[in-house]
Order: sequence, then structure tokens, then C-alpha cells
Amino acid sequence: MKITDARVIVTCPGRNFVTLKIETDEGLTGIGDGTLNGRELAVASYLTDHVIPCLIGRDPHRIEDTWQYLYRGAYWRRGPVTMSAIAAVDTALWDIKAKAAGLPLYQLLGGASRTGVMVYGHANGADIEAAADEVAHYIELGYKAIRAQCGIPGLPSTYGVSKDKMFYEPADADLPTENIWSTSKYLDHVPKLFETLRDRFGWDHHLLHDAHHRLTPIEAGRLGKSLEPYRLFWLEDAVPTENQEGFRIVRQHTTQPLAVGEIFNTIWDAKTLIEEQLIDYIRATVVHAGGITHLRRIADFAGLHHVRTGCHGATDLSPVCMGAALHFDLWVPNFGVQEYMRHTEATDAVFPHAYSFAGGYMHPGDTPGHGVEIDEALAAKYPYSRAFLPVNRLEDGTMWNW
Ligand code: KDG
Ligand code: MG
Repeated sequence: MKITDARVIVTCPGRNFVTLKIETDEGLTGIGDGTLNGRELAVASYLTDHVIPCLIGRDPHRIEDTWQYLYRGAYWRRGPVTMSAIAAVDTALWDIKAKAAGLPLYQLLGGASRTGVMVYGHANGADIEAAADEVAHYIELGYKAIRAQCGIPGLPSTYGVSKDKMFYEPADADLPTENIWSTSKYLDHVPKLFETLRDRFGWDHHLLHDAHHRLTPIEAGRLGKSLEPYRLFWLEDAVPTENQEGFRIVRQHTTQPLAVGEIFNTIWDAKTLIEEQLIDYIRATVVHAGGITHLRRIADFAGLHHVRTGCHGATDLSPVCMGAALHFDLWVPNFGVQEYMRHTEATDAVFPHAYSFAGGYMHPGDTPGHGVEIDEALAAKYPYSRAFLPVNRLEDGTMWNW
């Protein structure tokens, strides 16, 4: 088999998505997600101008060789743009290989290790009561694991708190929105949210929380300690991870399980964190971490060190990434949980898919390939619309992490 054509499809059914479609001389096609929130066109250009010309004529079955060719062959390694582009190619090639075999992708990885993939949903509200009402809603929907975020008194807006209930979409303006942040206000308020949730709902559900990179290691240690009585499944992205050694301090101060890595692109972003067992869950996923081929390598390394997977699954990762991630999750032996934020109806219509949700678990379906397609005619009706993620400033105007 040979690759005869490949093209990038950028569509915006409510938010932007970048999809690579690869065609072959045997009529089989495959698609991969290359969406990088707020920087979509950089990946589209990287693919169109620098990757696609190298794909034409290659054997689509040689996934590992193509991965190494694109990673080593660029000379300039790593980074979110490069690795999202490689992921798009890798996902599309796994899709083609599984279609050629007539098997769902998880069968090629080694088969199912479980009957369903536990997912967590996003409950949030302007205050503690509204967030608790949303948790009740997710419990009614059957979720076993729920992430909870709420507004912080004194801050006009906060990460994770949506304007409407279902679709929290931070990339909300054609120039970055400016948010205000106060760590002290946040640290005082969050434990009250989880105290309320445990009082109201008891201990049958997993609760999760995302600090979204805003704390220093010692502040994260304090937050972890104050949340220990409420037994969270994980505390996510407490500290930015450019300095992986910073997590040693967090670990010394709390037994709260820690998750990190949604912005990681390669195993090198997590080497110290995993090797020293400084985290419990690795959040890397298919689109931003080089595709199934590289994610599998990260997961195997993590498994040696008691670290389980918790793939990123926000709405800026397209249904193509979601489908591929669910095949990975169904197989990966050291699975922890999968994030599932749900896409809008418009997005689901552009990306018809075989995956499904029931009773807190998802299944990728048994369609050959990864089970997600793109309706190109419908996609063409939603042209690209520039949208940025917000930026964050402290109350005195200092730039901070968003
Ligand atoms: O594009 C940024 C989002 O994917 C991110 O803010 C979502 O932190 C996130 C999460 O845990 O889903
Ligand atoms: Mg997060």
C-alpha cells in the first residue's frame, strides 16, 4: 500500500479543530487530530508545508518508521506544534492499519484489558452551591468520577467555571481575555467546596480538581494537605512542570494523589516525574504527545513506576483524539481514568463516531479503525475563526500562569 494524498481540514463547529486525512492507493483513508488550542494554524502549516510532502509514496503500514522519520528527521525535536503534527500522522496511520486488518484499533494494541473506560465529567458553578448542584447532575447521568471547580469570592472569573453549564470553553475571544488571579483567595476557598461535596454526596464517587498550573510547590503542598480529608482521586496541575524537581516538595508535604501532563509533548517532559515517582497519574494524550506510538511508550515507562494514565479529554481535543484515546485506554494495562467533557452537537455531527457512554464508562466501539470519521461537506460550512486562550494577571497586574 502507498500514501497517495494527504490534506489538512480546519473546521470550526463552535470551536476550531485541525484534522489530517491520509489517502492510499487501495482506497483506505485514515484521519488524525492535530488541534492545538489557540495555535491551530501553526500545526496546519507545519503539516501542509513540511510533513505532507514527505508522506506521499510512503507505505502507511510503516508507522514506527514514519514516526521516527518525522521526529528524528526534522532535526528540531519536540514542542507542541511538531508533536501535534506527528500525532495527526500517527493517528491516521493507525486508523488505516486497523481498517486494513478489519479490526478496531484496540485489538492491534493487544486487545481489551477491561470492559469499559471510566471517565470523569466536569461539574462547575459560580459558587459552591451551584457546583454541588452540577455534581448532583453528573451523578444522575451515571458518572463514577467527577471533577469539581467553582468560582472564588473576590475573583471576577476563574479557570474551569463556564458561562453555560455543559461546554466550558476557555478560548473565548479573538484576542486573549485577561483574567485576575489570587492564590490566597483560592487556597482558602477550595477545601470548603470539597467539604460540602462530601457532606452532601458521601464517599461513593471519585472527586477530582484542577489547580491549572497556578501554585508554587509549597502552596501545592498546603492545598494537597488541606484536601486530604476529602480523599480526592487526584489534584491536577498544581504546579507548572518546566522544573520537574519542584514536585519533590509537593510530594514531601501531601499524600494527595497528583496528576500532571496535559501539556506534555514527549516522555522527556515527564522523565524525572515518573522515574522518581513524584506523580500518580500522567495526563498526556494522543494529540499532543506524538500519537498512539509515543503515548504507548510513555505509558509503559509510567507503568514501571506505579504511575497510571489519565488522558486529557477537554473539548479542544477533537472527537478524533477522543476515539483514538478510548482505544488506547481500553488496552493500556496501567489505566487510571479518562477525561470526557462532551462535545457540542455541531461538533459531533462533523465527526460521526463509534464511541459511546453508558453508566460512567465509555467504549470505543468495534468499527474497524479508530471509529471516527469526518463529514467534509459539513466541516466546510464552519470556517476557521481565530480564538485565543485567556491570560492571567495577579491583582497587582503581574503576569501569571493561566
Ligand atoms: O486548551 C486548554 C484546555 O485543554 C485545558 O485548559 C483544559 O485543563 C484542562 C483540563 O484539565 O481539561
Ligand atoms: Mg487540566
